[in-house]
Amino acid sequence: GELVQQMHDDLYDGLKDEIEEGVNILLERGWTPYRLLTEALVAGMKVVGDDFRDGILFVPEVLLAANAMKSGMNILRPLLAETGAPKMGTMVIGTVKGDIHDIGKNLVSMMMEGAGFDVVDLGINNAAEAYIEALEREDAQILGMSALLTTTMPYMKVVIDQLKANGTRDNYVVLVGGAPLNEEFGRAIGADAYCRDAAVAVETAKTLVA
Ligand code: B1M
Repeated sequence: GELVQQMHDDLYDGLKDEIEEGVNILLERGWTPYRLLTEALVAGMKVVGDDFRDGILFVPEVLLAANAMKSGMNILRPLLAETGAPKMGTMVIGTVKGDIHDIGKNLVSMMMEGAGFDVVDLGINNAAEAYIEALEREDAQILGMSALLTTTMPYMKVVIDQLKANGTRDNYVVLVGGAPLNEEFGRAIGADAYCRDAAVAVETAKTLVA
């Protein structure tokens, strides 16, 4: 309703305090964290993305919006993790080399934790070696990679090819995601699945790890 529209506007304007307030109000009204994430925050970010693309918003404004979004997500993180779901396995996740977008990846991390996976989040700008070292160290079953730029998404194939060269590709379920990707790209680079959003990532991980 009205508050959700207000939150889209506040996100657009990068108003962190207002976003936190809106999240708390919707939680008090009984909204689930997931509904709040998708309808109030992710949908609001879509508007920011469209105006960024069209040259109406610029990097400084988009950074403010991203920070407001993150402060809202920080309130929801513990609530999503609190579900008491049985332990499902370990996922190493990170944004690929050359790419600093992390909101989508953070969302996937939160939802995977909520579904009972242990998540090792490597942050942004990860080289193949960083993923591979973490997969081995954490004895992980799942590799998740995120890319938001058409120029960085090919790096996912570099990571998968490196795993193949090491002879360890088949030890892992490799999931990829990010706005510029699609199913065909996922197949072409040798991933196990392309995940359209965080909910799909959770469902896919559950199916493929079981
Ligand atoms: Co950037 N940026 N940006 N940006 N930015 C995009 C991606 C862009 C599409 C904007 C546009 O033109 N419309 C465009 C890319 C164009 C292209 O490649 N074809 C773009 C550009 C060009 C750039 C710069 C080059 C701009 C510049 O400097 N001139 C620069 C690059 C920096 C770099 O990485 N080297 C840049 C910088 C930035 C900011 C720093 C300002 C900021 C990032 C802040 C941050 O992340 N901390 C930013 C933002 C915020 C965006 C947009 C507006 C929003 C991205 C976002 O957070 N969306 C974005 C526009 C867009 O995507 N339409 C844009 C919300 C998030 C929840 O969605 O990340 O798609 P998303 O994640 C989804 C799914 O994709 C999926 O699940 C998530 C939720 O359900 N998913 C996964 C994502 N990762 C997954 C991993 C998985 C599974 C699912 O693993 C298993």
